[in-house]
Amino acid sequence: MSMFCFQCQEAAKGTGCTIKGVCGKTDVVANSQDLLIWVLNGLALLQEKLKKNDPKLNHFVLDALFATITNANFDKESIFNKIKKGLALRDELKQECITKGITLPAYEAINWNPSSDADFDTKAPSVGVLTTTNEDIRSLKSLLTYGLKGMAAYAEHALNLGYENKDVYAFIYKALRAATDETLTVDELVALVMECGKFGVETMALLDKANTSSFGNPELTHVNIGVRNKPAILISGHDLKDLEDLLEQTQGTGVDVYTHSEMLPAHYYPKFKKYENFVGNYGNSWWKQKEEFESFNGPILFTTNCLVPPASTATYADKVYMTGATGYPGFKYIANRTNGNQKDFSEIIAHAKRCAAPTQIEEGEIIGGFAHNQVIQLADKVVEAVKTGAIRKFFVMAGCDGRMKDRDYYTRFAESLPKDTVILTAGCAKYRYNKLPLGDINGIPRVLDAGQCNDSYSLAVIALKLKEVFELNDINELPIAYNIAWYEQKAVIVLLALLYLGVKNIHLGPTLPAFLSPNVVKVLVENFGISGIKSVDEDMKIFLGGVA
Ligand code: FSO
Ligand code: SF4
Repeated sequence: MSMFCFQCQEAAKGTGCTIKGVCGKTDVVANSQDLLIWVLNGLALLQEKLKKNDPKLNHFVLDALFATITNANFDKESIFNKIKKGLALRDELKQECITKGITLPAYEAINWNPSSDADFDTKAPSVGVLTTTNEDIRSLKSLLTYGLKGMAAYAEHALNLGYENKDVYAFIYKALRAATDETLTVDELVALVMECGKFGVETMALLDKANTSSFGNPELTHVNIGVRNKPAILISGHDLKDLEDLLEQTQGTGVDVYTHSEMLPAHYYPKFKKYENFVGNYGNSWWKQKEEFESFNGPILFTTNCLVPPASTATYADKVYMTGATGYPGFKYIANRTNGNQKDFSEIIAHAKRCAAPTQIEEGEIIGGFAHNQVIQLADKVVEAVKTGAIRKFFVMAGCDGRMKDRDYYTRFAESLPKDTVILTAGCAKYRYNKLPLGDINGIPRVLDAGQCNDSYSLAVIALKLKEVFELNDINELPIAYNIAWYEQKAVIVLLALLYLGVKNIHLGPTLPAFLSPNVVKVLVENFGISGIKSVDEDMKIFLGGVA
């Protein structure tokens, strides 16, 4: 075993990647990411002593956590640089403690002083999750850390738009410290995991506010999935501020902009509709990029995950640009914005001008924009449809897509749902069914896409609104079933947020997380009714009581 990582749904053999990541992450990168988290744990202990609200420290912690999310950063140099930055910050905090006469916490990461990069490689294998020997404690600490990674990603998007919440930072430090505390019991860790869900809700609410204040409320939108005949840039990932900068800088250049994967919901925001060169969405969810990037012809900008390492024969590898927390060895990296200025996208725009226009792979359009404000505007129509029985049930099918064959389940599940049911979705999971001809119910589309994975928050707001309208005491009395697909750690924070909001009986698939020990699964089953998925036929019966 040269590494151990079990943070995503594609963990090898359903237990963990031990030689190389299924995602393509090398052992060196996986280990260095463990080391980076360990350095953050040390920083959090020092922060407990100093209780600073230091933007430099807060922003570094968000970026470092984000960089360890699945499919975000595959670049050893980039991770090593973050470790060095973390150690430099640690030394500043240590010095401040010493000056103030504060006793330094006893934790190895606080006193570890590598003399060269080789020391990183030597140290890293001894700080990963397997150092916690009790399986249940390891499971809960992992659940907490992965929830934190997702939270940091969403907090960073909000930060990029100028929105921050100091309570979220305080919780991130508290949870990072928990990893170092060997006295914590299972019950205490379960409580911390629930608190993580609470701050997950706060962070997603903050990002919702940042997005809607900056770009308006998402509205019903028909998104073009065809192409036109100009050279173009494909923008992937989740960061709307990067998209705004790119759209501003491509005006009048003759270069078009298309969204890819999780950037699709950007089309739903009123502010982005004013850009004439914002043409449409190209392709499908992240895992199909190897084929779709070939035919796009122009350069591709990754603002966040999910990157798939290109094959050695790929013709597009020299056209991929990374920015933010992402990284890949040999790819061009566009530096972060400074002093409130835009990022400089001139290189990628010049690159696009030298490329052919995209080759069309699809035509037509998809409909979306059903975030909370749009759905609440339709509330009368929706309530009427429920009262008359035109809508029997809603199915929340939010979350992630993935490359494993068994995810066909979600397409078949959507196809098999009776015609008096409506799918509420968010995240890249939608690509499993958003191009199916599922029709509408009295003008309400049968697939209501709220947006990105973080817009799962919108689905919770909608559920809470319906609870109020129907005058129910409990969100679980609504005719809403939850069949959620997960892949990486943003889905973990979405799940914890839903649990915190009291949602019960969530079905989670295609497999339960490898990092959940049997006892932790038992806690989730007993307290929240969480379960996995079975076959489409069996699940239809479970969800619809045998009346399919
Ligand atoms: Fe998907 Fe990737 Fe958005 Fe994730 S593109 S899998 S949960 O990064 O964040 O939904
Ligand atoms: Fe394996 Fe997922 Fe970790 Fe990648 S992120 S190494 S696929 S468990």
